[in-house]
Amino acid sequence: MDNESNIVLNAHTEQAYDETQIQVLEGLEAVRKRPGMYIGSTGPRGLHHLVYEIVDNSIDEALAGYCTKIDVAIEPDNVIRVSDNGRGIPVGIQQKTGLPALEVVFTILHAGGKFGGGGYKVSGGLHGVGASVVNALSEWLEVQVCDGSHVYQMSFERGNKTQNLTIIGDTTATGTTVRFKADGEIFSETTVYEFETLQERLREQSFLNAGLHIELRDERDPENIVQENYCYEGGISSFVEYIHEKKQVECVHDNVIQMSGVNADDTVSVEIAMQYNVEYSELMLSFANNIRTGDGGTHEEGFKRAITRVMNDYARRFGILKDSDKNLSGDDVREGLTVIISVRVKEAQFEGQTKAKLGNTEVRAMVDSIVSEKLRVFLEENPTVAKAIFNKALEAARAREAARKARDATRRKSAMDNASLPGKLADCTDRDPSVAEIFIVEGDSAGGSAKDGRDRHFQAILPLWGKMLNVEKARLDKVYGNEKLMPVVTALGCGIGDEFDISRLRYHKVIIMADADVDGSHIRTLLLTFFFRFMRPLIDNGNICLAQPPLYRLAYKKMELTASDEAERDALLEELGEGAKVQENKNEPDAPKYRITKRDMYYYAYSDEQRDTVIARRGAPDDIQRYKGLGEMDGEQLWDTTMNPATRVMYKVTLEDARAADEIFSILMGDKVEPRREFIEKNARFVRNLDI
Ligand code: TSJ
Repeated sequence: MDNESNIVLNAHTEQAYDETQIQVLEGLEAVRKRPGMYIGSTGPRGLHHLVYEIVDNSIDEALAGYCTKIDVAIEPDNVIRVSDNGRGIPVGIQQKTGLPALEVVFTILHAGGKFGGGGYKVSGGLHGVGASVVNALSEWLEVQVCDGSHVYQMSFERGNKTQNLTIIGDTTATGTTVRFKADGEIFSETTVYEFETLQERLREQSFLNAGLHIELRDERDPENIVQENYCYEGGISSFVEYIHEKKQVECVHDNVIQMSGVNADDTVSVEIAMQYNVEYSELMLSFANNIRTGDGGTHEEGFKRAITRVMNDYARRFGILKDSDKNLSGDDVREGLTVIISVRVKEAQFEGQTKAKLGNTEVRAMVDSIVSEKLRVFLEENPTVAKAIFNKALEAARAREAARKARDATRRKSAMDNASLPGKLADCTDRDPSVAEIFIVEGDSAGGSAKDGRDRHFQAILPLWGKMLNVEKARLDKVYGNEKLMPVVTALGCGIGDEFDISRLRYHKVIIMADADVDGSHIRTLLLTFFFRFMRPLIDNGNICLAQPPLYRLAYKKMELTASDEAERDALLEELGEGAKVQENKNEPDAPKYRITKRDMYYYAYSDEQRDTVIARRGAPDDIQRYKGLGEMDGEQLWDTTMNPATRVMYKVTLEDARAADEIFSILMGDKVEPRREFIEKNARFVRNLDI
């Protein structure tokens, strides 16, 4: 195979921008030119973001106290419909612009909700830029507003107004309905929504807004309409219960502990719900103004500081810790804890590259003081629960101590025995870490192909074997001595946890190479979770990559054809597509004038879309092979498609990806195998194409 036949399409960089759309309002034109700046990506994640942008407006209306029900539907042809029973977007003429306020909302960038006096819209997070962005990125959008007397309608195409604000009927109801169709020119990869993705997000929003009714319908198949309704009177406490039910995990105490408070001038409100389960990892989900703060921030800091202090104070006061005992660490007091923190802040500041970190300093002290007071009182009033929680924390402290000892023992051993690299590691010859790569491969047959195909100068292969450890259930002491993960630890050479030392990393590229199927997803999720928990700096540094093996090989056989004139020649060239060569016959007058040849060609496709693109361009192949596993490829094929730095497609894992993998485990990995498998199947996309 050569480079020419290795098609590498990157749908995310294919910016479909139609130059004829010049009449689009200036602001919205910018959105269409650089959609990623406004919605993050034009992949599936960006597509779903459109829905959230619209729904967020209805949720704001609910927060303001005027809306109790939000309906979201996926109509046939992947049209989205969102309606609420709020006051309706104002239709009156806005003084400043001379336009109906509703028109301003949809045509001027950043105008969402901020008109009139009672603007309650709290500053949003990452892409909280509203309805005009959705409008700009929609093939068409239609809005109807009921104001208690009339039904108004207005329509747009790619951000351009196509129908002025018009009264189309009478009504006694109030509310807003928006329907839109995402623009396939922008979302060139896909405009198909995933029910489960919307489901997850809308359920989360219903937890965060206690008592709000949210309905989600999938109407794409009229024969089989799917509907779900969410309404949780218990709010974020229900969220904690839901997570524990989903995990099917036993809890340390029966009831979720709730704490809440507001500050004196009512500019910050805090709600916390927490419960301990018998497992070892912690799950902290935090939100500011209903926006997920995946990178934490001052609310999480305040919580952590307070819970550690309160627990140690209590333990000292009631003799749970003796004078000679060391304090419980933050990790100890949060082991097995599931906690949701939801704060509302007048002027939220979102920091960091992804704007997923809360920066308001006043929130830290606020959360700290609420937890200090309420948790102390709770523990004093519920001694039985307190006892169970402290048993858990003390056990965590003991395990941590045992882990330290196991680690020291391992270290001593490796100090004595320098040649302690794992036996199955096929190391590379060049020992410069900055050029060295290690492929972590599941399965012996794939490992064999990888060893055959690699460039041994700089590529090392580590096949994994043995039963995979579910890291969810593992403490650090279990990682030491685990036959599946220890080879990874020793091969990388940089240690784990608090003894991690990146300067000892033996390969600057750590590449997970697993099959593109459910089991492969499982391995990827597990390894990412492992790196996320125990070697976090590797993820921060961008050292972890996912190999992207192809899903299909399309073969086009060698061909030799002749043409007697130019028209016939051009028709054949057109038909054969790229790779065809023409030879003109000038010497033999009787032979056909043109000879058209084409050698064997192989195309590798990394997704169904790419396969279809090749077929659209080249016609039906003579043979199409679907790879079920890496083991089906020989060394040369694996090198060509997946390992050769010059041609391969490689996905660099981001912190966000690793956190998503970790969350899949934290939230949904329980003891029962079946639901876990089912979930991985449904969410395989999380780990295959981590863009969602
Ligand atoms: F995204 C959107 F703008 F298109 C949109 C907005 C979509 C949907 C489905 C709903 C809404 C929306 C907006 N629902 N409710 C409102 N409310 C207002 O815009 C509103 C109404 C009255 C007043 C007021 O001060 O009287 C203020 C606002 C912001």
